Amino acid sequence: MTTAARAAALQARAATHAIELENRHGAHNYQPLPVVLNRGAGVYLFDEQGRRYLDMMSAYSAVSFGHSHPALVQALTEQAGRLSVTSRAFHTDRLGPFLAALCRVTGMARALPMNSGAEAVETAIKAARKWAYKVKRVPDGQAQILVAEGNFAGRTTTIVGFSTEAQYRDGFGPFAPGFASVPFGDAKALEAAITPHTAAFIVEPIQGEAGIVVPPAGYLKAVRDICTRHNVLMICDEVQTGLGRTGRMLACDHEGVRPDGLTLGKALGGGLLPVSAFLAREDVMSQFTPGDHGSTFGGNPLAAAVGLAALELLEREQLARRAQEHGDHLMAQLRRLAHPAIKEVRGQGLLIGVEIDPSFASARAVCEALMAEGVLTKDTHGTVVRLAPPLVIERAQIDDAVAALGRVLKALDSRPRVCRAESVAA
Ligand code: IF1
Repeated sequence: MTTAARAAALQARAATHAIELENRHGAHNYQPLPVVLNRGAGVYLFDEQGRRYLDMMSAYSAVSFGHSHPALVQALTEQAGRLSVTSRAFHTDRLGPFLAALCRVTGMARALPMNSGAEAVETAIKAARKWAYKVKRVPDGQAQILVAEGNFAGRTTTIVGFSTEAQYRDGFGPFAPGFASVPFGDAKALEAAITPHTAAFIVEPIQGEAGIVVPPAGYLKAVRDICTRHNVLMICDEVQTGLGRTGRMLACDHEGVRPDGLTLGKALGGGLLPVSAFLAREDVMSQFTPGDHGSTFGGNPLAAAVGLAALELLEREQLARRAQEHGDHLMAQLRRLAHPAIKEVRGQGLLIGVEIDPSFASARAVCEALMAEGVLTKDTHGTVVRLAPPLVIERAQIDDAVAALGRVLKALDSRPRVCRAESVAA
């Protein structure tokens, strides 16, 4: 064995060991692809054997700027060396500028910083309910929140309680009351479901986890009109679609719609930290008074510094425009593959789903084969391969990913049709 081969064998054993440790000591709430990553740079990830992978998932859109973007790492390390966490018991010099940038970029009146996307959505729920009681004068305890079927807003007990996905609820009840769901993409159904007690409608402009589901054109505008007419808050969950991902700063911008409440997360942390926020119009956010809501880490100076740097980078590099151009290109290239196993290619900007015919292969099997081709991504709902690379991706790298998918589908073509891997949700 050569020295290089021996080193490779040792590293392969280390990778197996890392997976074994996770399996032995962790909860089995995920089923990762069998790869052990230890480094990221731009659109690439590297495993312990030094193999390079194109990241076509960017941590569910959290890594929109690519891995370890120098401007963001600089903001992080500089701030970490100065002041990281103080709690909201005190002011810091970083929070104000971050909130101001958030409001400017989104056109919302006020922002409340949290950490995870789920916390931002929980904040939206609390704000909507309090607004309903104090402003809309809904009788105490009667406020109702409408959500869309197929929604995904996180994993807290309240949020999984209004999920329409059986697995996300199974075994986790009893759930918080006060939610009802309506079909996604159907504005008439929304209007029919509204009652005098309806506080808000929470909706993703494009449903991510449901399989990159794009509603019919005009849906968001119709929702806006209906919510305004019935004095119901339109709250858009843009944790995944926001911050340039779909080709505009917010996915709502495609239809020129301004929601009353907005949740952001994922990319807001620059791919370095969990940073989220709930934003709202004045009379909604003003319902919160001192002591009503909070979080130890929400809005900490480290998160604020990174979030501010992320927003500045987004604008400076015009990443939304890039997402639009490169997304159009990726979509066109995928359609040109015209492989019979591809039932549909859908999405907006750089949030794209490729629906695979399940009689051909599971989306999980396609993702495993893509991994062997040096492309990492994740299936959703068993049949959809998600393509959501960092927004800084280059055209040639997009072409590499499409070529890899082409090779994978071709190889699956020629294989005997037996024993296809089962897929796993989310
Ligand atoms: C997991 C998918 C993405 C979200 C929207 C809030 C949250 C999310 C619209 C909560 C989170 C995640 C979390 C991740 C899987 C994932 C996901 F695969 F389910 F479909 F992104 F595409 N609103 N999305 O999409 O944010 O609390 O996680 O920070 O495994 O749970 P969080």
